[in-house]
Order: sequence, then C-alpha cells, then structure tokens
Amino acid sequence: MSSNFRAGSSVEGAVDGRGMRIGLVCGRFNDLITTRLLDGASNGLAVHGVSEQDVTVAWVPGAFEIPIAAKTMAVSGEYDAVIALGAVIRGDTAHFDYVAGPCAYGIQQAQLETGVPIVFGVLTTENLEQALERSGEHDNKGEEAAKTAIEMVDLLRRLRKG
Ligand code: INI
Repeated sequence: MSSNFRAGSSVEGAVDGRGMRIGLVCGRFNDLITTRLLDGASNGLAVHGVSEQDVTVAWVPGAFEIPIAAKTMAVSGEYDAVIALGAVIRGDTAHFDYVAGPCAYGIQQAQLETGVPIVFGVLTTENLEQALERSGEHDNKGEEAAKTAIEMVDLLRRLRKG
C-alpha cells in the first residue's frame, strides 16, 4: 500500500571532515590486515578533509581490547568520533566467537553510553583471503569507516541543534 504522506523534514550528515578530531583504535592482532585497514581509514580521512594533526591512533593488542580504548577516547572529550579497526578471522579457532561478539557489542555499548560515534571498522571473516579482499585498495572497510565517522559527526551535530 502506498501513501502520499511525506516527512516534513529530512536530515542527513555531510561527508566533510574539515576541523574534525578523530581517534583511531587499531588492533595489532592480524596486523597484516589491520595496517591495511589503517591505510584505508587514513586515506578516507584525508580525502574528506581531516587534518593529520587532528588524528590520533591508539594501538591495542587485539579486538577484544578495542571497546575499552575506544570508550576511553570517547569520554576524553578530545575526539568528535572514534574509529575501531581490527581483524577477527575465524580460521579454526573457537576463540572467534569470544572475541568478535564482545568487540561488536562493546563498541555499540560505548557509543550509546558516550554519545560519541564509534564506528565498527572491524573485519570478522571466515578466512584470511576474505580479510585481504575487504582491506584492499578498491574495497577497504577502513576507508568506509572513515567516511561513516565523518557523516555521523555531522548528522549528530544537526540532530542536536534540532
Ligand atoms: N584478536 C583479534 O583481533 N583477532 C583475532 O582473530 C583473534 N583471535 O582469533 O584470537 C584475537 N585474539 C586476541 C584477543 O583480541 C585479545 O587480544 C586477547 O584475548 C587478550 O585479551
């Protein structure tokens, strides 16, 4: 069923990162992948106007530690958004479920508690090949996460102004 009803207003964030301060949290585990995600994120931030001096990278041992570092950055008041970068690869370890789930849940919880956007740029893949594909030059989850962070900062600013 269709209707002629149209919302009175619509709001969307612009992808213009000029003047934005961004925190990145990057896992060292599977650093072959996470360094590629970091390159992608850095490129995405630069392309959309974020200055190098407004970006800080915090390294953590693995994805399980990302939420606490991201939340600490978020509450510091020093960052407009935080981008979480990690790679959890299932391989043949049962550890996957104990790391990937809590990482995603912790990030969501941290952004809801702090009101600071924390973007989930953490790959959760079945194998290394998939992780390489999603951290490449053309398809890079880190680059996508950078764009999302900038858009969300602007969207939340507009929504807070009412
Ligand atoms: N950490 C990751 O970032 N990716 C993984 O694939 C991974 N696996 O498979 O175990 C992983 N484990 C380490 C974990 O994140 C913690 O650093 C560690 O358990 C200490 O708390």
